Amino acid sequence: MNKILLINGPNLNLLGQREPEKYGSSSLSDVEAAVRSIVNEHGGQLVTFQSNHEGEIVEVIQNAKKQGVEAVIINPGAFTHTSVAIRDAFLAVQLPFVEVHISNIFKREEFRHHSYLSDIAIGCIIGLGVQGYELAVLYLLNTK
Ligand code: CA2
Repeated sequence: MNKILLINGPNLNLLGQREPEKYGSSSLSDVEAAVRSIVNEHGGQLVTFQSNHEGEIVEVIQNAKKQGVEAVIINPGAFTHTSVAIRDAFLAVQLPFVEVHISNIFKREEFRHHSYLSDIAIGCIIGLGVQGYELAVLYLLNTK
């Protein structure tokens, strides 16, 4: 995997600024920099994207393949539990992806227990904090 896209959904731009007990104290740019340095060490390229808007995430997924992206890491935030549109975008482009959640969604409210993406993801990393993003990228870099 040479070109990897990291997508973060709604409110994840606030990482490190609020609720550190739930989401840790690293900022989103810290997380992106850590993932980028792993990808670069392996000679690959990381593209990052965060949005609070569902349609923008759908468009980025639709365009990813044309731009040479080979795999995606996504934390869809609250869209995990609501978005048929993001599911359909992944089904349409057939790009492999890993789903990451910082918190353990199964320890939280019941409405967070269902994901519209997990059954079509390569795999899911849940509840390991922001380290989950690094684990996801190491997996992808060691695959194929
Ligand atoms: O645990 C995760 O990574 C979640 O995807 C985070 C979402 C939540 O809706 C999902 O159920 C699980 C919420 C993201 C909110 O991000 C914030 C980060 C810092 C401060 C406040 C919110």
